Amino acid sequence: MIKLYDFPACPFGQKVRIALAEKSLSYDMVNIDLRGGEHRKPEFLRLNPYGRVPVLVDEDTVVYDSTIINEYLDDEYPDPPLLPRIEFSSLRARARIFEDFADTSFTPQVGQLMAEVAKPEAERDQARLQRLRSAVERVLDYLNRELQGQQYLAGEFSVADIGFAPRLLVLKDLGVDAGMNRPNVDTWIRRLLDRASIHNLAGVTVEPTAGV
Ligand SMILES: N[C@@H](CCC(=O)N[C@@H](CS)C(=O)NCC(=O)O)C(=O)O
Repeated sequence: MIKLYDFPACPFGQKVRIALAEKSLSYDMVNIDLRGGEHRKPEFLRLNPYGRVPVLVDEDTVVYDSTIINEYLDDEYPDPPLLPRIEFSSLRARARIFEDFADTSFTPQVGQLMAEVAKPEAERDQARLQRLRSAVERVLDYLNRELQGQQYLAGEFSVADIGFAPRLLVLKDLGVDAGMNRPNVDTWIRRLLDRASIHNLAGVTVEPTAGV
């Protein structure tokens, strides 16, 4: 049985949960209490020296980092694939580029926005809120251009789309209407939400997490 060490609101753990659901793999989720500092305990650091969730344990194999975990899952359980086929190297590179972009230039920014919005209204830094919203809006504009004529970011549904999904789902609650004036993003989000793997995450994500 696969074990996933995770924290419910972690967008990186959510990437892995989407991949597991897409591949219909059952697993036990072990909740690591980030707020209580459980990720800094020696027994967790033995699994992941970086002290971060998610960590996946599959029999004797321990894998950490959501991107590496999802590639491991795709290697070990190839059906259905979450990367373009091996002969489509450019498309595979594009999928990886978008996943990395989501992890570095979208998810953390939305996380910061969540943390600001979570503050009592009087304590919110309005200028920072505006800056963060604009940064997120710029990414959405870019995605809208990249999705022109495409159903998904890199051919079929892939790790690229999975990378964005967790934080796309919370934008509405943060005052960002992702689909407004962005028809390609609008249909893409609807298409993503039609997938049970993503639909089932909606509603469990509106909470800032440590480290993002
Ligand atoms: N690159 C890692 C990032 C994982 C990450 O930042 N996880 C956060 C929770 S969402 C965490 O464990 N933070 C604890 C810490 O950094 O101390 C991945 O993709 O798995």
